[in-house]
Amino acid sequence: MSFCALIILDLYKAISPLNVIITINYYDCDITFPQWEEERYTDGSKWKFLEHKGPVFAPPYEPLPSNVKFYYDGKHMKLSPESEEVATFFAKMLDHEYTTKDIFRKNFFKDWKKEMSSEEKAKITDLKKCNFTELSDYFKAQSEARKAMTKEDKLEENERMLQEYGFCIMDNHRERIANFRIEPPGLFRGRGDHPKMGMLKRRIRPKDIIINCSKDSKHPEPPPGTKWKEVRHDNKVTWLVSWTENIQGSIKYIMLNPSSRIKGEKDWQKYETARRLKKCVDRIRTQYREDWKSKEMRIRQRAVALYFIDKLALRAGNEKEEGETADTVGCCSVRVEHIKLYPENDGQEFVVEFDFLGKDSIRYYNKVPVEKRVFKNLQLFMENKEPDDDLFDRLNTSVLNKHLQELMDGLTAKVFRTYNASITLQQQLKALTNADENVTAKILSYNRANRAVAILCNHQRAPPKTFEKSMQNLQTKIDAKRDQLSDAKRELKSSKADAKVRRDERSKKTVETKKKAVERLEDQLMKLEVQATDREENKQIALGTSKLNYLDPRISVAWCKKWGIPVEKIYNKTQREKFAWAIDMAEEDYEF
Ligand SMILES: *[C@@H]1O[C@H](CO)[C@@H](O)[C@H](O)[C@H]1NC(C)=O
Ligand SMILES: *[C@@H]1O[C@H](CO)[C@@H](O)[C@H](O)[C@H]1NC(C)=O
Ligand SMILES: *[C@@H]1O[C@H](CO)[C@@H](O)[C@H](O)[C@H]1NC(C)=O
Ligand SMILES: *[C@@H]1O[C@H](CO)[C@@H](O)[C@H](O)[C@H]1NC(C)=O
Ligand SMILES: *[C@@H]1O[C@H](CO)[C@@H](O)[C@H](O)[C@H]1NC(C)=O
Ligand SMILES: CC(=O)N[C@H]1CO[C@H](CO)[C@@H](O)[C@@H]1O
Repeated sequence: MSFCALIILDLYKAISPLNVIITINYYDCDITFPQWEEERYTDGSKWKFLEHKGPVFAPPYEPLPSNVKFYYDGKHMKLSPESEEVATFFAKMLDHEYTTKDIFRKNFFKDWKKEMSSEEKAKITDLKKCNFTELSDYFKAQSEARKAMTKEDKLEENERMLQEYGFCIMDNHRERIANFRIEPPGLFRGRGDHPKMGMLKRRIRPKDIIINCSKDSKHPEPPPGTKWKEVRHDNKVTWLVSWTENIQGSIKYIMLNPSSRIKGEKDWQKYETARRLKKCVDRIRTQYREDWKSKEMRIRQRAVALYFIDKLALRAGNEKEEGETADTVGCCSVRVEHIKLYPENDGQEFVVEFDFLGKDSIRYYNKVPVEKRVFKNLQLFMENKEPDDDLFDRLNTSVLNKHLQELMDGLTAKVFRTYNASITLQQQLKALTNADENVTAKILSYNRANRAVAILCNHQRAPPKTFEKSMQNLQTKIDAKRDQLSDAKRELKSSKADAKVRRDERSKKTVETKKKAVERLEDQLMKLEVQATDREENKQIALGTSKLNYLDPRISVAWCKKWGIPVEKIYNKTQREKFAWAIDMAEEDYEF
């Protein structure tokens, strides 16, 4: 309990010798009360009072100035505002690799046509003949201008919006809202080679929006002249605003910030569930090993699927978004064509190769040794089947999830990941931290342990080998470009010296050409370097994801406390907010 609350409690004790029930209004006192100690509703309610300002919509479309022209087949063409807006989405991405991809272009063109007037539709028949160059240049100049805006101006505007829309009142708390801005319209990108990339992500309007708030609160007002789709008062859910996006048909929500009371509590419960798995994982493993020998096919299949979930952190189902057409699979929907069996070492080793598109169309590729019984069972499941038959034909996601629930209350495929990642981090930290090291070296050990977890748990979804290789290739390109640039600079210098002596037109021209060459190379080098940074950061998403979602933060906090290392060294501000509960809770002897 915080210092402030303790004082108040002591005061109350002093002045009220009777055992009266004391309610403290934490909000007035502006203290952060340990979230998990608060009273919880027992009827499934998440709140009694909820008031907020609703979402912030994307700014309306501003037509292009008349000097920025679109050309079709070499001729200027004035577009109607609707089709012009969609054209600008494409123009904004013109330098991106996406716009060279066939699926992206096809999907974009199809959706764009839907926004065109009938004359436009008749005229514009080939995307290749569209020239978006002036539009693209215009947006580049605009984004430069925005960059030039002073930092203070931007911060001030952001702060104003945050204060106005960024908070809600949930019961007695003023809570931060995670994402109060609605994404602007644009073209869908998707991860991996998503079959829907390039499709038009529509503008969200007030009539798409469902508001959730309490009856007795001040309801958020829709913009003048518009109406909400609906206003609800459902206190069994924690979202404030919801709508359905048009690409995947999935429902989007505006929710509380991770640092909020409700989110913190949910996070904590998640790790408590994983800790419970620690206590019964041996029993579960013994049982599925037994079940590999079962007379019943459905039990054998269930047991092998469970082994994959435990061993390989596969997802349970296909978990497909409604309306998604991509052919993605999870453990239960793996087909015969997705695996290959390799008996190796004269039939002494058993290797399975997985290759399929998982959630979000991200390729899952893994070649792993398995136990003999698993291998034999897989051979059995594949007998007399066509490549596109289900491997586990006696199993579906609901059956598997029900079985997991029977094994342990609250158990899902994800709990295995959380358990494995957390316990591995704890082990790695114990193994790698050296008491005699200085703080810097200890933090290096911490990072090493984190990386080991990501590698052991295969949280990197993309094969890291290709990453390293492409990174190397990129580095080679960068080095080559640097060499070229220094050569070009040298040439420029000597041509200048030359021109000084000769003072004729020809050498002046040479200087100009050399100057252009240097500029071009500088530009190319910068682009490559930006690309390298991007890739490096993208790689870290895998690391960041496990740090944020699968590792019990109390392990890290306890480690910090034990070795006297400031928590700031391992968690940044956002992460510290999210893990405020753990920072308060974990003592140095915490064991996962
Ligand atoms: C596109 O338009 C720009 C400027 O309007 C022009 O410089 C360029 O040559 C055009 N590109 C093509 C491929 O026609
Ligand atoms: C965690 O997963 C890895 C990779 O499958 C496995 O080798 C390891 O034994 C697991 N650790 C625990 C404690 O389950
Ligand atoms: C899953 O399988 C069970 C038993 O075979 C069946 O009752 C159930 O309807 C199936 N569920 C789905 C979603 O296919
Ligand atoms: C910490 O230890 C490492 C080697 O273990 C050394 O290179 C580094 O200089 C030390 N740092 C400080 C601040 O003493
Ligand atoms: C903290 O790290 C996360 C990645 O885990 C990143 O997304 C976020 O932007 C960082 N926040 C700050 C304030 O640096
Ligand atoms: C009363 C009401 O409409 N409640 C709905 C609130 O939203 C959830 C989904 O998040 C629905 O399941 C409820 O029916």
